[in-house]
Parts: sequence; C-alpha cells; structure tokens
Amino acid sequence: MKDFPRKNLRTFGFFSHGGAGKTSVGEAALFLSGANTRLGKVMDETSMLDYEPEEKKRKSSIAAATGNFEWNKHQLFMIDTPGDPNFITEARNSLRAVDGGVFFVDAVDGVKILTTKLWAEAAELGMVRAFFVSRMDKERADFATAVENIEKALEVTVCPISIPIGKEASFKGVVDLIKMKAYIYPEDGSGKKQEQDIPADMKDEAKKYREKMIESVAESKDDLLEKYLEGKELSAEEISSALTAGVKAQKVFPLFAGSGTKNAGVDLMLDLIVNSFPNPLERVPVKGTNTKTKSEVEVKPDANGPFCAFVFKTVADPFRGKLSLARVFSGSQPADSSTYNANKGSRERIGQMFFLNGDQSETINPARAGDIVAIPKLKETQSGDTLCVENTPVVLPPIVWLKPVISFAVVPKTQQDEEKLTVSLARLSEEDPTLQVKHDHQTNEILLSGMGQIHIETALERMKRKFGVEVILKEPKIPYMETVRGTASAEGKYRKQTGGRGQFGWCWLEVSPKPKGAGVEFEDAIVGGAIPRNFIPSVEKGVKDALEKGLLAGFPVTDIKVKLYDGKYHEVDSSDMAFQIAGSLGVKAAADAAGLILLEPIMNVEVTVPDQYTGDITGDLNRRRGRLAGVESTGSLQVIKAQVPMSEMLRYAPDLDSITSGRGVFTMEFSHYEEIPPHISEKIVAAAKKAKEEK
Ligand SMILES: Nc1nc2c(ncn2[C@@H]2O[C@H](COP(=O)(O)OP(=O)(O)OP(=O)(O)O)[C@@H](O)[C@H]2O)c(=O)[nH]1
Ligand SMILES: [Mg+2]
Repeated sequence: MKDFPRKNLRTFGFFSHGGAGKTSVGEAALFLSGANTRLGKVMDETSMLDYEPEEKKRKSSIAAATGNFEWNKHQLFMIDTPGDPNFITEARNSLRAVDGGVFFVDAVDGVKILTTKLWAEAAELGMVRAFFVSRMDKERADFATAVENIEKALEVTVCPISIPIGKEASFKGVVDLIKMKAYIYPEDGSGKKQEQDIPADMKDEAKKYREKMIESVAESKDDLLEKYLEGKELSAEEISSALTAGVKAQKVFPLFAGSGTKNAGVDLMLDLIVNSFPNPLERVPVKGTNTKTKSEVEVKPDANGPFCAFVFKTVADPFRGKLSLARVFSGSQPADSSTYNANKGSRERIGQMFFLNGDQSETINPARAGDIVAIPKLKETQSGDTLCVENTPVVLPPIVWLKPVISFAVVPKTQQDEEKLTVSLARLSEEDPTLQVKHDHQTNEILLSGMGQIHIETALERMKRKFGVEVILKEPKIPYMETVRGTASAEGKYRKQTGGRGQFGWCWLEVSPKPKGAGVEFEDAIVGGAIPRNFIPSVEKGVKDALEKGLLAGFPVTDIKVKLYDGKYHEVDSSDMAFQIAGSLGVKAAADAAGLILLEPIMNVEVTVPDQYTGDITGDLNRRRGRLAGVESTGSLQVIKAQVPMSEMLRYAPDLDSITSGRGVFTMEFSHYEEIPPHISEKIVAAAKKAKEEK
C-alpha cells in the first residue's frame, strides 16, 4: 500500500442483520479497487472476507473481517461485520473502530431489529452513516418499500443518491441523482458501467427522488434551500458540497441502491465515502479517562499527538498466535517498540504490525492515526483495552459485553481432549468474551454459555480446527434446589452392636425454613453435655453432607436452618462416624416431617420484536409458565419483559426465530429460585428415583 497522507484515509464498516448483502458488496469493492483479481462470492466459498472455514460452510460471516484498499487516490479501511445475532458482538465492537458506517437493507426483507440496534449504537458514538439497499436483482425486491421501511423503522429521513433501474431479473443499473445520468452495469460482474441518459419511463421517478435528495441536503444549508424553493437549478458541485457538510454533521444519510453479486452501484457508494466521510483527523474526538488523574479526557484525532489505540478484536490464530486488532485514534507507534496498556497498567512489547486484507497481511511501520492494524503476541492485552503512552495513560470506554443467553454442557470426546479442554476453552473465551466457561459444581458439568446455539456450535468447530479438541454438546442439567416448607423435629439414631466395640450416636434436630437466598445454617444448641463437644462437628458434617446430596430428588437443600438441641452418647461406642450418620439420618427425618419441596431457577427474559408479534410472544411465554412483567415500546419495536423458569427456556432461540421469522432477539439472565408447581415437581422426583434405582 502506498503511503497516503492522513487526510486521504477513510475507515468504515458494513452493518445490518444477516444476509443483507454486506460481504458481497465488500467483495465488489475489493475487486473494483484491484485488491482482489476476481469478484469473490460468498456462495462459491471464494470470498476474501468470509475466509474462515466455518464461514464458508455456513455461507455467512461469523467474524468481522478487514479489507484495505485504494480508491480514487485514497486508502480505505473497510470492516465487514456479521449480521447474525449469534455474532453480533463482532459488529458492535467494530463500531468502535471506524469513523463511518454503511447500513445495509435487503431490498426484499427490509430493516430488521439487529440493524435498528446497531444504528442506535452508531448514533450514540457520533458516527456518520449511509444506506445501501442491496439485492435489487432478487425476486420480490422493491426499492420504494425498502426506503419507506427504513424511514419508519429508524425514524430518519434518507437522502437518496442512486435509485435502481429495473428490479428483480430485469435490474440493470442505477440512476445517479446528482449527475442525473443512468449507469448500466454488465452481466459479467466486471463493474465496467456504461453511462446513458435516464430511460424515458424513469424520468418522473428520478425527478421525484432527486427532489427528496435536494430537500434533505438543503435542509442544513439555508441559502441552498432558498435557491431551490425559488425554483432555481442547483449545480452538481453545490449539491455535493452541501451533501458532504450534511453527512459529516450526521444530519444527512445518503442512500444507494445496487447489488454486490452483480457488482452494480457499489462504485457510487465508494465515491461518497471518499468525498463525504470524515478523514481520521476530522472525526469527533473519543472520550476517555486519564487513569493517573482519574479525570475525563478527550482524545483528539491528532497525527502528532500522544499514541492512543483501542483494541476492538482479538483472534486466536494457530499459526501467528494471538492477534490484537486495534484502531489508532491519535499519534503513531513504530514497530519493535513498547507501548502501555492503560487498563492492565502494564507495558507491552510490539514487534511487527500488519494491515489485513481478509486473511492476507501486509507489514506496516509505523502505525498512525486512522490505521486499523493487527498486532501479534501482546501478552496481557484483551479486546476493549486501550494502548497508549505511559505518561499520558488513557482508558477509552471499555466494551460492554452482552450477557450470554444460552448454556450447553460440553463433554470431552476422549481422555486426550479432556486434558486440552480447559486451556482451549479459555483461549476461545479470550477471543470472544461473550463465550463463557463455567464449572457447575452442583451438576459437575462444564458449561459453555453464549449468544445462541449457532454461536456455541461454531466456537466448538473452531476449537476442533485450531486446537484439535473435540467435545460432545449436551443440554445442561437444570440446577434445581430443595428446601423445607415448615418447621419440624426428629431424632437421628445410629446404634450397632456387633460383638466387640459397637457404634453409638444419637441426636435430636429441628429444621426450619430460612429466607430466599439465605443458604444453610447449622446451630449448636446443646446444653449440659448431652453430646460431647468433640462430636458436635461430626453431627454438623453429617447434616451438611446430607443436605448437599439432597433429601428429595438429589438436589442440594438450601434456605434451611438445622438446630441440634439434644442427644445421647456412649462412653465407649460413640465415634465421629456414628455421629455423622446420626446427623444425616436426623436431618432427613426432620426434613421429611417439615415437608420437602423443589425449587427451580427463574430467569429475567427480555424479548424485542416488531409490534405485530407482541401477542404471539406473550402467549408463548405464558405457555412456558412465564409471568409478564411489562411491555415497553421503542419506535416500531416492543420490548416484552417476563420472568420464566429456566427449564422452559433451553430451546428458546430457535422457537423465537420461527415465531418471528427471525425478526426477534432476546436476552436472559438468572433472577431467583422459586417453588416448582406440584405436577412438575412430582415428575422430577419420580425421574430422580428411577435414575437412582437404575444405578
Ligand atoms: N441475487 C443476489 N444475491 C445476493 C446479492 N447480494 C448478496 N446476495 C446473496 O445473498 C446471500 C447473503 O449475502 P452476503 O453478502 O453473504 O450477506 P451478508 O450481509 O454479508 O450476510 P451475513 O454475513 O450473514 O451478515 C448470499 O447467498 C449472496 O450470494 C445480490 O445483490 N443479488
Ligand atoms: Mg457477511
């Protein structure tokens, strides 16, 4: 790559829900610019951006990929992000690395929730934004409906710059509304367009959209608006300069039409990025905190300022080791040097640095403001950390990781797999902290939690490919608990006389319920030495072991108080073991008398869907024994909040998908334990009994 002045740099990302055509347009850009010698295709597994084997297999992106190419004497850093909710973290974090965003809308499907969420996050970051209405050649593609849909769903007015000529199989090209010219793109995907006059049957439509464009552009420029209202013609230059000002002020949102696979209309969008997106020194300053003075600071985009870069992604590469992807916001950093991680408070050694084009790398030195670079082998740095100069230590806002919504138990396939499993899972979760690993002591399972089943499955495929570790995926056991309903007392008596020395332990216990979440309490209320001091811990151990193993269906007993208030002993035959057994028998008898019940984990669930699905969702949550906590609306979306038992939510993701045709998303986290209704509890107890007998 040539050495470009900073003002000739642009960074941007592609964002939207899955399948809207981002990667395909990214491939068209790489091909048009000469960064790729052919037009890569997602479907043929020839995409440079979807290069990971798991992406090729699924024919969709699972990770953010960078492209780095030249366009009109400018250097463009492009990030193509995945749109599947399973990998939404990759898109959210990429928002932090770019100065502009192109939001993709499928001409067939319109805007989906994920796009709405990313749009809102981009707005909060003060990012300039544009739209690309893609897949114009698909059956049922409809440009006018897509535009209407965008304006309603995102509550914006768009500024159309190009509109399609024809649609579905007869889609041929686009009309450039600034120059008022038609461009016809050849079928071969070369992108070598032919300029023509606007077809006669499209003149009215082009005029209508041009008016919409001028109204949008002129809105923020009074003199232009006046001239337009007086009916005077505006020149292409006047429109372009107002457009650029409006885009940079985040008041104008240009919109393009086209197709990635046909390589049509993509060049116009790249022209706009070069002409109207800010260069890295013009972007809004990023806010951070100086860790020395604890004061808020602004990191100005200054090429000569102190070095400051944000790590937005980490890749565990089996060959290159760990790669940290960072966006430089200020200053520069040479290779073979050291930098400072302000989050960890430690120095990091930097060897080489790279630009990435798909999985191809190009060494660069130094890294400068605006660059998106890959840095290998940083020791302590994680995604979300800030690299900077030690005497001006700045921490940029860390990444707010989404909480996982689904858990599976993983079982190593072989002994060899078992040995490498913990380390490999740790590396996966370093790469992607929305994957969480937990050892559940109660069920003795290794739990892997993530954003969805596909998220977990692809992570495990990656683990197999990168580290050679294989596992079997199982639904996790629900961590039920047991407790007592009332207060009751009973004796626990253990006596054995088998010639010689016997066994003797005798205790009286009272059990009573404790408040939710209080756990287990053991009280020693023995007076007058009914049981000698040294045997009281034995009773306690017997009681606690029995509670841990469960008294009803093999689940730990909680929220219970056990009081030891009387007992008997024998000078010769009493022993630690005898009192442990007495304790366990006593607590079982007392708990039986007090009434044992099963508790189940209840989750806080939040489902976000377009209006029309609200009824279906609340009905479905009802059937899952959910309790509705409220419905809030934000724009055209409804957020439904409910508390639902965990056992009813294990397979929620695919069900939500089928109810809403993929237009719903949800989050879920643990809330509290609650008593299970008797008819369900009976089944769990019977199953536990059966399992015990079979053992
Ligand atoms: N006919 C037609 N198909 C397209 C077009 N763009 C993309 N496709 C197809 O639509 C599917 C999705 O396209 P992608 O480019 O992978 O979409 P994406 O937005 O990157 O999807 P994710 O990576 O899952 O977020 C693929 O099968 C493409 O071949 C287009 O303009 N016309
Ligand atoms: Mg993609």
